[in-house]
Amino acid sequence: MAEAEILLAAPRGFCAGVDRAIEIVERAIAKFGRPIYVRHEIVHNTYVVNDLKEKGAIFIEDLADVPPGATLVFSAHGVPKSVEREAEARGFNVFDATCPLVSKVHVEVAKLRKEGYEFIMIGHKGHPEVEGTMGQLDGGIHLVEEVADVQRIHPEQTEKLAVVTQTTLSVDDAAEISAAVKARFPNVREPKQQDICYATQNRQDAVKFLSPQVDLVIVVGSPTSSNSNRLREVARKLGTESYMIDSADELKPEWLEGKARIGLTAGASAPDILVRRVIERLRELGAVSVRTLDGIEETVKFPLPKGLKLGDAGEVNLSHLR
Ligand code: 2E7
Ligand code: F3S
Repeated sequence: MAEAEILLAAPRGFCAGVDRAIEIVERAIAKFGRPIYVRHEIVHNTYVVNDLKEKGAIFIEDLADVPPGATLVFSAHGVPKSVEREAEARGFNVFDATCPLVSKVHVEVAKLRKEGYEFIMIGHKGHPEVEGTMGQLDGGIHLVEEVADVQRIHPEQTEKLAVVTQTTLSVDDAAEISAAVKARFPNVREPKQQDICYATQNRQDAVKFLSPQVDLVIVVGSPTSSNSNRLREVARKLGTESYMIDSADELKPEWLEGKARIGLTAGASAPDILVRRVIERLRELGAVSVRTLDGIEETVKFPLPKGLKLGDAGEVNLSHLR
């Protein structure tokens, strides 16, 4: 990889929901002291989770592992109603770090259910966001993961059917599945805007712009991160070799052999410090320049929950992650 150039996708890395979720945990620790319990990984990133563990967060899946009176944070992916009810019943001091764009889907699902709707959810089975959204209802929500699944579901009626989606899907795959849903259920109600969020859309668009300009796309993200996996898929679908790495030491020198242009991006849960370390590693391996491609500028910012706003907990310095 002599004299190679690094091209950075834009936008990449942290979205507004991740920024907010991490800040909620940091502020909760600052305000209430350690430990703070977090249900599920706050975001799907190994570095972020380890960093917060060192600062006093304890990550659990089961609320039975949280002691009475503890402070508990729900992860950015959201929780089923049953978890919300259990946390309330056990009397925890709860802060909800569910991304507001996921909460919006939850509200919409509850509203349409009151109007008598049944749902088709497009998403990945077992993902916490899907469990959270499906768990807003006691049933009547049918999961579809791929086009073939559309023929396998059996709604009780077809007059009032609505589609909801996971926020981090492949935009193109979701469009294909939606079309199949529409073909089978012509009067299905679709979201006004897709439930796929702005950050997912923008990061996939940025990879579509990047891929044809490079010989290889490196995605920084953890294996559990849905949106990061989708970025690698988008690059591969366009015919560009692509790998996802959790940290710079996973970079394999042989991937770089004969490559003149290396594309680099990061999932919505991957901190910028990891991208900077990958750039350092690529320089050690022979990259000589770095250029950021043009892309949409993101200005979305979500407010913190009541009780953790500025001034409530003193300043928390997140600069190590940015
Ligand atoms: C919450 C939601 O933590 P992530 O890697 O999550 P995914 O859903 O991509 O596995 O990324 C941030 C995030 C994205 N969506 C958090 Cl609902
Ligand atoms: Fe929210 Fe989308 Fe980020 S759903 S957490 S803004 S990837």
